[in-house]
Amino acid sequence: MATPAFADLRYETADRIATITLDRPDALNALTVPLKRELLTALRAAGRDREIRAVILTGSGRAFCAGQDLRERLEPDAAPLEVEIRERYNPIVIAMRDLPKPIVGAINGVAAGAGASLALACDLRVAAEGASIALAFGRVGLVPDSGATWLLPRLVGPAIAAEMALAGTTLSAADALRVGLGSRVVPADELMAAARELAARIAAGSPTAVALTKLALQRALEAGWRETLEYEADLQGIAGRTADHAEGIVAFLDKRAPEFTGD
Ligand code: T3D
Repeated sequence: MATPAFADLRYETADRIATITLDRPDALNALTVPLKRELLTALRAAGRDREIRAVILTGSGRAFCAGQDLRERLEPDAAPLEVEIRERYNPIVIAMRDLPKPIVGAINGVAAGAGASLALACDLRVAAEGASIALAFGRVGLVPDSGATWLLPRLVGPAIAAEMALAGTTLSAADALRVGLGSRVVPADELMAAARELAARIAAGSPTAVALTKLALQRALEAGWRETLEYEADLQGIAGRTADHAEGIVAFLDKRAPEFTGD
């Protein structure tokens, strides 16, 4: 599939994994209008490409993403904040959560403001030892956005979320692991290998089952017990009718690794 041209991010595909690298290192990968536009385009490209089964989101240089580019906010034609949120930020985090392919956040350094929101919107997070996560919105007189007030309490519980949102507490990678915000912390030079290893394991799964599992995990954050049981049954009905499920059984009985095609 033809890859769109990007200026402020890198989009690379290999081994059924798309890696999106925010690439404005001098500004700690702060989000400008063009970068937000490119990020949405990259997510959509990964979604359309049948070869791609998992996505890695990371940043170049020493930061994951420092959130909104604050210099851009001073430009006379900057959109009102509510417009910027509705028209540029929300579509990105919605696209991330709706993408039927899991996103592994490779948190290479600081994730602040909307950069933290991007990290939260990933399905899994693996962090480098020196990484940190801070909502940082309060410091510039703003309210956490891009889904942070919804995702953070569900991931870490209301007490830690309140401390981060109201008192501006920054979590180190080790703290983030301790409170359940990430699943692994690794030395910085092992981060991308760790993210690729996780993404490769996801990519080896049945694409339909993986997509439905992502959906089920998200839905369960909002639904009750009985509703979840019903939903699981519905999704299992869909997964059970795939050729991949039949292949999984045959492969098990043949004592070999399954070859899932997405059919
Ligand atoms: O549209 C809307 O505005 C609404 C949406 C809002 C969503 C948001 O994201 S609001 C929150 C915006 N983000 C922040 O407030 C974080 C600002 N950055 C920082 O607090 C710090 O930079 C960090 C804690 C992330 C890292 O600190 P440190 O000491 O490691 O680095 P630094 O020296 O502060 O930054 C290095 C460079 O990156 C520096 O540029 P310079 O002086 O070398 O030319 C700095 O200005 C630049 N930079 C860092 N963050 C931003 C940024 N430039 C523009 N925008 C940034 N957000």
